[in-house]
Amino acid sequence: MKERIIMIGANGQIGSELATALRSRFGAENVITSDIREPHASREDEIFEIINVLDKSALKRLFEKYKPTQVYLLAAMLSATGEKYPQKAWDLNINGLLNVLDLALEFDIKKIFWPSSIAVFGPHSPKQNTDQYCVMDPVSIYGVSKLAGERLCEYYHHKYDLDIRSIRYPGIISWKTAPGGGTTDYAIDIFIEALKHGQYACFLSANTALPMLYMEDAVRGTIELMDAPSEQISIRSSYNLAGLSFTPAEIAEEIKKILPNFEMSYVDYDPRQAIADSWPASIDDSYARNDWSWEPKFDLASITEDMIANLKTNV
Ligand code: AKB
Repeated sequence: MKERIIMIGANGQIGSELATALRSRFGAENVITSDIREPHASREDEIFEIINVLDKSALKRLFEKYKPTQVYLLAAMLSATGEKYPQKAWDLNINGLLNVLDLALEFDIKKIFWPSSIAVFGPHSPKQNTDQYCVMDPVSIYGVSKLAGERLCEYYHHKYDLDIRSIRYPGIISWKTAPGGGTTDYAIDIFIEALKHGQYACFLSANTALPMLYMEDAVRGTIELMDAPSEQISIRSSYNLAGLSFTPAEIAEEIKKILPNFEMSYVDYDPRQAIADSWPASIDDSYARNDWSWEPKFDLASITEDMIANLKTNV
């Protein structure tokens, strides 16, 4: 069957790179990207539409116009910004998802992708090798909305047989598009500041270990999940997915191997520390490994090398 994909929230960190991968796979004419704002740059053969996912009538018109077989819903407010605007975060993250799920039924969409996050875990979840199924008591509105979203996805799958697939992304590290408003953003800011100014004042403490993933792995993993035969997908809430885990002190050491004069300092207080402290340090992703053969490729040394090589010519 010929696939036609609509991606909502395509201008963000993950969307912009995932859209490129999907276009080269399915053809530019079969991938329609959309966002609330125009993209910074786009090629002539790319199809783009302005859309607010909270405007269900406009979304319906978009579905009528393009008749998608797959929808990727990436529009979301992340953890740090969510704490500034909790009501807006809930509205966007939950009502946006509900709009897409309802229209997916109406338009008989074959597959949906929706991202969840490690933010669904909380202070009573195990800190190390956090299991797929464990106590989940998120403290951020972002985590609360993602956990509720996971329950909705599973509900729509069980009740309506909707083929919805999801990953609990850890912090995603990339150099092409900046992330917006997350707690794990330090792991990108650090590279930009190291190259621009030779120093970085980190908003998380030296020993705050968090799960992370390089963009190349994230894009490949997402496509692998979407490609897997439906009967292999045993998780219809959202899959744990691990790449690597490291602390700010460890990444600073790795950067110093390439930029020996780099200096790291730590700010006294930042509200993002409390969010990070409530999240796992590392993730057990055995369901993804067993169900659809997930395996990350990048480690801290290869990420650091690739980030510096690419940002050198871009910052
Ligand atoms: C954030 O920090 O909010 C995100 C996430 C881990 O979901 N990067």
